Amino acid sequence: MKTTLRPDVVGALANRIAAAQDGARAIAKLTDEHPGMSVMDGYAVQLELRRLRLSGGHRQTGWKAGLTSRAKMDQMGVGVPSIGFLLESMYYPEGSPIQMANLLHPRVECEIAFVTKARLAGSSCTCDDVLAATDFVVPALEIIDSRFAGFKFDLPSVVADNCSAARYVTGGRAWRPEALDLSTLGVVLEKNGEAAAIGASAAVMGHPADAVALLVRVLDELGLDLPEGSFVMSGAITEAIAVQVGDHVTARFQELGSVGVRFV
Ligand code: OOG
Ligand code: MG
Repeated sequence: MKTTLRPDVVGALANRIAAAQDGARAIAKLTDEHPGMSVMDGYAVQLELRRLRLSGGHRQTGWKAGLTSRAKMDQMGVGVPSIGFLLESMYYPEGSPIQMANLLHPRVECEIAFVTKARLAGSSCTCDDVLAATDFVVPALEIIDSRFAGFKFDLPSVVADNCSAARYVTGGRAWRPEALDLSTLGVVLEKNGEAAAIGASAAVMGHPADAVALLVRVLDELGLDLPEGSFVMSGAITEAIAVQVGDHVTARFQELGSVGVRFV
């Protein structure tokens, strides 16, 4: 796949996304102005956004895979998985209050996160490669917040917008990957004490480590690898749920325990 946007346009779009993130102000999806934009153009904008953040003093903790379950693909109307980067500034400890004023229209997702103990790279990375390189897995919540009006986008636009990454929270118990069957873990996503969504980890590409392998293969296409010690989110198991001030959300995972967050 090729890029079509000029470098100055890529730079301007990355700045537009950064300003929308920082000011919590919605913008039109990028393909409204650039209908011919490709998915690779989207990644060019995302990598420029990453460069801006890192040169601004942010530290990267890892990467996320998104749109890796049927529930998410159907909810967003985008049928292709994508990846985004995670920064230390997006991390909130378990139970932390999340300020709604800094977000546009956040939604919460329950995910299984991987922490790696060896470098992963290449165009043929597999589920087994990922499991062998995994130090531990841990339950996580992702708070996504599209910078696009109405939370509506297509693949090139959402890729440019860093796959809607906004915040993430970890909790529960860390497990060695070989100590449990990662494909059969049930989860209940509760909002204010009531079940809002129910799923099982196989919903993520049959096995969440497969989503991490896909992420490594996309990184390879971008000329990047996944360094040892990376934190990787494998994608939402169920659809994302919208939240408002006063809501609290908890994901209760079989074996992995629970992880919660509240919005103020
Ligand atoms: C894109 C991000 C999706 C996931 O886990 O599926 C995502 C979006 O739906 O806004 O993070
Ligand atoms: Mg996610």
